[in-house]
Amino acid sequence: MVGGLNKLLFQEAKKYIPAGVNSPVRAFKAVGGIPLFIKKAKGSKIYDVENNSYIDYCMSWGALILGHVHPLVIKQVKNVIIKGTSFGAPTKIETDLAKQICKAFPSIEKIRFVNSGTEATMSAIRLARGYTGKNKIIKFAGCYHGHADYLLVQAGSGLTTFRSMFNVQRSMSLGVPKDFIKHTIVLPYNDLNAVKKVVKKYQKYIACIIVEPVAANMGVVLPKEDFLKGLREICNQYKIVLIFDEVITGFRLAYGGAQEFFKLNADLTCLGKIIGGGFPIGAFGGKKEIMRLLAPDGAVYQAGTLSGNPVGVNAGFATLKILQNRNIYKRLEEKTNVLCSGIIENAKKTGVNIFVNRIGSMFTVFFIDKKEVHNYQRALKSNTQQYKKFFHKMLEEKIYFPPSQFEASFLSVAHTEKDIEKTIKVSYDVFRKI
Ligand code: KE4
Repeated sequence: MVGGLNKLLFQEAKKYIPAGVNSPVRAFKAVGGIPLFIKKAKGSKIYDVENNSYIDYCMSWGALILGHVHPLVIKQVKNVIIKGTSFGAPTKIETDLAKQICKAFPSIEKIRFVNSGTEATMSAIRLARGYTGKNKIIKFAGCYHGHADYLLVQAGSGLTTFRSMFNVQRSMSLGVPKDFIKHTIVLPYNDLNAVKKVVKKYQKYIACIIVEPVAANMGVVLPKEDFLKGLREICNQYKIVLIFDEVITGFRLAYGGAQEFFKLNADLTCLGKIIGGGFPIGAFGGKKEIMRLLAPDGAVYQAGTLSGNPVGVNAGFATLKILQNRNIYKRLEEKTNVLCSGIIENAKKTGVNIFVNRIGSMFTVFFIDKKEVHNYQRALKSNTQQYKKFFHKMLEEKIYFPPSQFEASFLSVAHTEKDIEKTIKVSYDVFRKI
């Protein structure tokens, strides 16, 4: 178990910061024990304040597809940061990154940068409501789109991890007035019939459907064969804005995200994480006819002091430039496949019931009987006590998985064959112990 200086720093942090962390899942409440206080990171490794090094499969929740402190990203940041950190005025690099993203995502004709995924989804939904003149939104149970009030309903990520604390009526958080969520309709992920039924009934009121094209906040849950295509058809038929929340899948699943992977176009797309190269960023973009409603041209207001911040945008630009080498995705897929197959093999050998959902370089090891995990209801049946043991046994062997069963694990370009071999080997011993 983690102790020593990590423990001391955690105690100190808790005096000044709620639960000692700036985002709930980091407090290790779901897995127990003391969170690692990170001193530095490089490639696939993180180092805690006691100089222990760990193979990192959290990778800043998916942001670091190139690994920690990729030399070319750091070089670009070093070159620009001395010329200024924030001007509150337009810079050329913002246009360069916007162009890069519009080229990668044909459905994005115009894009605006913000500072987080939460701002991206919040702004996209306001835009969809402004564009359609309708108020209701459809989201899916277990999906997480950031912490805007009306989205904290049966949401994934930390809200699911700590769901016992949050089950206040239907909204998942205290402080969200009931009438703030009255326009939010929550349906089961992968249930197209439920969507058809509700859209038929409320078609005059529904502004948008927002979906994680691959859910990653109830653990990784893949879309069923016709699910995304079905949503696309329903939105065409009823003039509903289809919003793909690609904060995780954007530039992760493929260079053009889930839309390239599944050959589908969203009306609006939300991005974050990877496009900031490890700096705070978010973005939302899509059809010109919708984006033109944004202030100051249009009447949908949205703003941000550090939006399009040149440091983060430069880091993102450098990151996407490297990702244009499509072999990267092939290699990531192969490495992740080897890792997951090895883990599955060892669970079988030791008789531990797991189900692994994997796509590209993101995956989740669910501790559950062998049937598939295709929605929130199934994900909630996983054995979080076993995940907790798995997490800590792996941590003892210096392998860092996300501190919650309901988060995704990620590989990066920096993860080596050696990292993967070690993880597979350790998983055998860990499965035997738990
Ligand atoms: P941020 O506001 O945290 O930058 O992004 C919100 C968000 C939106 N959409 C999706 C699909 C997301 O996964 C997220 C944030 N992801 C979580 C991890 N699952 C962030 C980690 C945290 O909350 O500490």
